[in-house]
Amino acid sequence: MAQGTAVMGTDIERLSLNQDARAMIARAREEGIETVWDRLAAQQPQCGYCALGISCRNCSMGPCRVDPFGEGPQKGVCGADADVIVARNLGRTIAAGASAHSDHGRDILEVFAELAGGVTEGYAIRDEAKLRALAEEWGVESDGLEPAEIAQELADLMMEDYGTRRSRLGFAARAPQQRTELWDKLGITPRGIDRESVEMLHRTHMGVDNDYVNTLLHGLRTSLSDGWGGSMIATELSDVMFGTPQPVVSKVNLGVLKPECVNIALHGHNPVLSDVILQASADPELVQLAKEKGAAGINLVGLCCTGNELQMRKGIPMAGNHLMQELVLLTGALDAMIVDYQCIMPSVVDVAKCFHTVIISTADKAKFTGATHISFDPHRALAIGKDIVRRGVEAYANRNPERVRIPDEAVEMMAGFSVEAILGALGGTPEPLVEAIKAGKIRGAVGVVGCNNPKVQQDYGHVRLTQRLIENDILVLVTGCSAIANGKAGQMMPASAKLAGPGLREVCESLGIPPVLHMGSCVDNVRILVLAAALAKFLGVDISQLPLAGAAPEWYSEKAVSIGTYVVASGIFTVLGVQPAIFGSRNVVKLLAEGLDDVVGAKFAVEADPEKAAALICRHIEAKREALGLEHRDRGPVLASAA
Ligand code: XCC
Ligand code: SF4
Repeated sequence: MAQGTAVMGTDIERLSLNQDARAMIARAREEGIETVWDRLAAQQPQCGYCALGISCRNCSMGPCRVDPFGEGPQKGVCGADADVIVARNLGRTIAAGASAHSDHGRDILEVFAELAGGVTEGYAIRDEAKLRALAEEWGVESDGLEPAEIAQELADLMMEDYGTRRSRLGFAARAPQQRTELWDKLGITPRGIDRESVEMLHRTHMGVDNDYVNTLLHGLRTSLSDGWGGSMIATELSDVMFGTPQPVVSKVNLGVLKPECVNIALHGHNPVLSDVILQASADPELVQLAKEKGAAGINLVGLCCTGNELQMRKGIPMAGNHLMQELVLLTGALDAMIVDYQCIMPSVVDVAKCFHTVIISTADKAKFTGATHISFDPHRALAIGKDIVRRGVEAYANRNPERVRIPDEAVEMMAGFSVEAILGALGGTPEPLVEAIKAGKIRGAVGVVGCNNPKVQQDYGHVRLTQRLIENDILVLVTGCSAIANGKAGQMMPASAKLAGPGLREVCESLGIPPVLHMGSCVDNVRILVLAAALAKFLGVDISQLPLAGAAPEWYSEKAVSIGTYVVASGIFTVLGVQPAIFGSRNVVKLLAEGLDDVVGAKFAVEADPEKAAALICRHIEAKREALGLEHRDRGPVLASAA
């Protein structure tokens, strides 16, 4: 099944767009080291029932599978048909994704509360202004209070959002009034962050919610508890504790590894650990130890979203996105990989065994058989951080220089575009952006987000879609693995404005910003929501009326499903590049790809080819412009490949 790429080339070239990845995949083949692509091939053919979402093992009368388009059984043992089974499976996927983000948010919140209580080590309030702004938003009387006292009260209020004591999450008030009224009317206003996911597990137990529309509506609500709840708490408190990002120039790809240094990669999602590791790696004693072992110093690099958090706030270089996690080990130059949680393939332990690299797990909820586990505790964060860095330095002594192969020169990329930074660049108000959109210099804005998936040529979906959008004067906002993909492709420096259409180019050049803005990690997708809400409120319209769209060209994760769903439920049209497991139910597909438009003012589309996805998005943006009474283009977008 073709998933999004028609790129020609050798076998290895078809797997990734990038030279660094290709060189390491070739090395893996030479040395007989198994990677994600080998395992994907070994899984072929993948189960058609599962791919269509029509298998169910929610109870032990099953497992069941139904055959809605053929002669086989139409119902599971309990009587559930394809609609019910697909909706239940999708609901559970959303709940799992929302839970991952929200539990990450809870971990941040707990450290924040302990910081307020004065019992942590290595943490501080780094953005007091943001703390005070959040306090005001949440109704905490902060006049005359010390930051720690404010933090304590704010933490208590946010903790309540995880339970069920409210009828609406605190941050939901950030959405425009039209939107919150619509959510109320539909009965999908998120109440408690934990509550909505638990209720989804309840509803999808055998014999509870047997109406696919009702289940999917609760899916929207569950996703909203992530976007306007758990993820938003994660992002906002991370800014308070680790600093609100400001534009910074950094580097990306495997070329960020330094042969002469101890190389330590931070992989996962939670900045609570990585921020402390950064402090520990500057410890003079550890730097001295590295020198005694013969290294020039300690070089920290990021992977995936922990890497994004570090790059956004501190400019730490980025080794790569999701599909690079095995390949970074294949350089032979990585001494330690420190992992927290999410998107970490268990296989990294196996690949590391072929080299000297130590894999250090740190979260008690995310252990890896074969890895060294060092339990992270915020009360002794700095001491633990130093212990972890020391292991990396010691592992360097075991490195075999003859096994080191670092491909490629690193590429420069700019990061750090928090909403605060974007508004700052605009002079403190959304007005210049709104004016540029009204004047048609910028047609609209699109969030291109999400993962890599080995079913798609690595980064092709992100890079090609982004290119087409900026050529058509559409500002692109990137997070997660998409940001890293676009960085590697050289599309994220101010000089990349020359890749954009004339209108967008002019605006970017006058502000000195790239046409593709790095807004952070996956939880930071909420920054896009906040920006969209600010634009909508400024114009006095709902988010669904704005010329905006979302895209996840190479998504793989349950978190991405939750993100896509809250983006749609917030009123933004979203295009997926990889098929979700819903095509076994015509009714579910019809609801998500058509009917939702009448319900929440936005819908999903699935389009594997980024050229076609770009065309869909351009048409959507022009239609939104027309409906707002703005100048719009009638003809389809100019596609460079159409010639
Ligand atoms: Fe990347 Fe966040 Fe996806 Fe994981 S989920 S593969 S974007 S690292 Ni966020
Ligand atoms: Fe089969 Fe119904 Fe049980 Fe699912 S819930 S396994 S469809 S009997």
